[in-house]
Amino acid sequence: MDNNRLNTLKLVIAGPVGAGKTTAIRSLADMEPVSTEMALTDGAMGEKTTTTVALDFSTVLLDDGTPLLVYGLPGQERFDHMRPIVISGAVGVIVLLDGSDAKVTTDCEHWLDAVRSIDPTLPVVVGVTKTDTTANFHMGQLREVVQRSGLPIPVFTVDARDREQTAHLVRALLVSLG
Ligand SMILES: Nc1nc2c(ncn2[C@@H]2O[C@H](COP(=O)(O)OP(=O)(O)OP(=O)(O)O)[C@@H](O)[C@H]2O)c(=O)[nH]1
Ligand SMILES: [Mg+2]
Repeated sequence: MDNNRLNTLKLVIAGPVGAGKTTAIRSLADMEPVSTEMALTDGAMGEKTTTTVALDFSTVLLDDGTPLLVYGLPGQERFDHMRPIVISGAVGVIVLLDGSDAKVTTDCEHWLDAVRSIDPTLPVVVGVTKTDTTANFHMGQLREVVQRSGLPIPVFTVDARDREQTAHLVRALLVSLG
């Protein structure tokens, strides 16, 4: 898609199951989002009973008037064929991670690699959710992993349920577009 012709930027939210990609799009959305949720076959993860099987989509109008097209990826590896399709035409990617998951650092490496393998030039910001419920979350370890990637990628904590915090993450990505 030619973003310049549309004059609306396309952003994608990537990351593992349960990071909060669908939730973040719901928080930001200025319409009822397009969603492709199906029941989690292995049973609910706490309050989460569904998983994205194709994509999420919504238009978003930031408070400063910036219009955006925001897409979400499925976290499950078996839907990885959706990644290049959904990322096509995007100007940047938010990698959202579940801070309550013990494998948050390996998830981070995995998703940064996944995005880079599709388009190594795409600007990325990292958001870490669920740090409110994670007493021993170590931001330092995650920052090390991100620094090792060799790219200037900002890392923030975010509650995907909160519109302001999620919009802040989006703005950080827009700033990094220059
Ligand atoms: N406590 C807490 N819960 C959060 C936070 N962010 C998101 N959640 C919850 O975590 C769950 C995330 O679920 P989804 O948004 O479906 O996750 P997803 O990343 O779209 O997952 P898949 O589509 O399965 O890949 C929801 O139940 C949210 O309410 C946070 O910062 N703190
Ligand atoms: Mg989802």
